[in-house]
Amino acid sequence: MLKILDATLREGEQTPGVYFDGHIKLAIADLLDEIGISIIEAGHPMVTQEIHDAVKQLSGHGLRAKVGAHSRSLKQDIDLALQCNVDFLGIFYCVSEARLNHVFKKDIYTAIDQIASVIEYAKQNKPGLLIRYTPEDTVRSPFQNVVDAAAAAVNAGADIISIADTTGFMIPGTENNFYDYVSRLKETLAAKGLSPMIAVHCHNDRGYALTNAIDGFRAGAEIIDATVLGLGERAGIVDLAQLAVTLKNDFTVENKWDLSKLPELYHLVSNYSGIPIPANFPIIGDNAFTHCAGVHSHAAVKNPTHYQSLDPQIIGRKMSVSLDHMSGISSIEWALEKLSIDADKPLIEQILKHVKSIGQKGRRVDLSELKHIVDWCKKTVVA
Ligand code: HCA
Ligand code: CU
Repeated sequence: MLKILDATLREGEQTPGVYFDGHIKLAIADLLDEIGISIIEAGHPMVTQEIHDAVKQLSGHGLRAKVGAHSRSLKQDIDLALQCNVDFLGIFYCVSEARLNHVFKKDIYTAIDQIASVIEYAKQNKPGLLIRYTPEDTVRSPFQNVVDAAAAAVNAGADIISIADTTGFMIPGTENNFYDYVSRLKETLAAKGLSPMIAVHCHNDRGYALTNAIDGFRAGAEIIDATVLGLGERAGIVDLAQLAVTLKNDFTVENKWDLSKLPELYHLVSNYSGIPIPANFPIIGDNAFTHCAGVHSHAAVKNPTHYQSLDPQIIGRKMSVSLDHMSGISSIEWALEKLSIDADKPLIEQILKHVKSIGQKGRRVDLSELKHIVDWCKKTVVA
C-alpha cells in the first residue's frame, strides 16, 4: 500500500529561517498522525541537542505513524538516532564521482563499504528498525554507482531505497523523466534478485516535484516524500496537500486519510514557520475554491462543477464567491442567501453597484461588510 512520508520537520526545517519549537513539532506530528500519514521524518538529531530531544519525544509519543530520524552515513549519527529510539532511519550518502572526489576525497568502493557497514551496524543494534538508504542526488549520479550502492545497502539490511531528485532536475516528457528512471532502477535491482521498497524524494526547483512524484508512483514507488506547503531547501519538495488529494481523488489510492485536517495543519505550519500561504495556493489557498468573475459565479452558484474540477469537501472546505468589481447579480444573490437577507431586484442592483465601486478600489467586500452595505442601500433606495 502506498505510504506518504512527511518531511516537514526535517526537510521543512531546511527552509531558510524556519525552525519549529519542540511543542510545535509535537502539534504538527499529532495532526499528521490524525490525517493518517505513515512515516514522519522528525529531524536530524545531529544538528542540535534540541532537535535530538524533539525526535526522542516524538518517538515516545505513541503515534500510529512511524517516527524517523535523518542521518548521514556515519556511526555517530546512527548512535544518536538509536538513542532517540526511532522506528525509521533515513541514511543518505552521495555516489556522484564529482562529490566523492572533491568533497569527501573517497572512491566509490570505499563509500559503498561505509554505507553497508553503517547500515549493518544500525540493523544489528535495532533489528526492527526500518532503514532507508538514499543515494543523494540519485538521478544525476552515474547509474552504475547508484545500482552498486543500492544493492550493497539492501544486502546490508536496508528495507527502502529512495530515489532523490535532490536538485529538481527531472522533467516529464524528456529523456530525464522520473517514470523511466524509477522503472529502470527497479528492474535493474530485480534482475539482481533485490526488491526493496522504492521511495521518491522530488525537489521542486523547476516546478515539477508533484508531477515527478506521481510519475514515480506510476512506475511502482511505494513511498512518496512531501512537506506541508512544500517547504524545504531552495524551492522545496512536493506539497503534502496536493499529493494526498491527487492520490485520493484521482488515483483512488487505498487509504484511511482524513484530509479534512489539512487546513488546520497548514495554518499551524504557516504561523510557526512564518511562511505565508499564498492566496492562490492549490487546495489550501484562500482563493482555491472562490469564484470571482460574474460569468463564473453565475454558473458556479448553480453548480460549482461548472468551474471546479475538485470537490472542496475532500478537505472540508466549501466553494465561495468573491464580492468585488467582477461581481454580478448572482454573486450578490449568493451572498444575501448566506446572510438570510431578502432583497428585491432594485435593491440587489443598488448593492451590486456599491460592491463594484468598492472592488474597483482594490478591496473585497466580506459578508459582514455586505450587511452594512445592505442597510445603507435600503435607506438610499427608500429615499
Ligand atoms: C539533504 C538532501 C536530501 C536527502 C534526502 C534523503 C535530498 O538535505 O540531506 O535523505 O532521502 O534531497 O537528497 O533531502
Ligand atoms: Cu531533499
